[in-house]
Amino acid sequence: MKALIIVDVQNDFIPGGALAVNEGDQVVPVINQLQEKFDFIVATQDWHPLDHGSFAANHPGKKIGEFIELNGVNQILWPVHCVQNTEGAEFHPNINSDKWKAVFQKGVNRLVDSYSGFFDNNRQGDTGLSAYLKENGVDEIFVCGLAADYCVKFTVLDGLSEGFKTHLIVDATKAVNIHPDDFEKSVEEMKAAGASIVSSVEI
Ligand code: VGL
Ligand code: ZN
Repeated sequence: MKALIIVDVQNDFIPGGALAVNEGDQVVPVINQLQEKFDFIVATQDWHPLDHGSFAANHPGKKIGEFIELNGVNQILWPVHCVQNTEGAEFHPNINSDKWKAVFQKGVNRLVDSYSGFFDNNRQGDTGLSAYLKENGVDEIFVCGLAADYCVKFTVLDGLSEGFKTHLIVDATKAVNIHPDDFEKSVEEMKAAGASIVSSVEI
């Protein structure tokens, strides 16, 4: 069975938010249309405590975009974003959540970041998404949402490693683009790992 995975369509990743993705709001109508084509839909939600180790503000003297070692893992520092129970962590007001079977929250452990909807960046913490999909007979996933070069990419890569036939819906995602070609590079990386790249009109 096919599932749609909607990654992190949250206010802080929308223009005006704390970690705004350029044109991030443009994925909302595309994803709402896509949802009509799926019976099985889940969402992920970036859900950090205020003292999260990925926030530059929690490392005196460090700036956004600098790297640190967080628990032995190389970590880029982000602005404070998607703090639990704040408006920035809420889903975009126009995203339709009526058909969502479950929401998988990630990034709750302050000692490790979690881009993928499946596992944290140490691959130790497991959100339960893989087991949930498998228990429900899902063997094929279509991934969309924000951001193409971080949480969407790592959800696609982990989906492949978990054995799902995995598709990126390329017109239903946007990138942070810290480097101008990060979107294209991410798509190539997903393709090279075995993902199929599809457009929403083909589904
Ligand atoms: C994300 C950076 C930090 C994302 C989350 O959803 O792509 N990016 N936290
Ligand atoms: Zn985050």
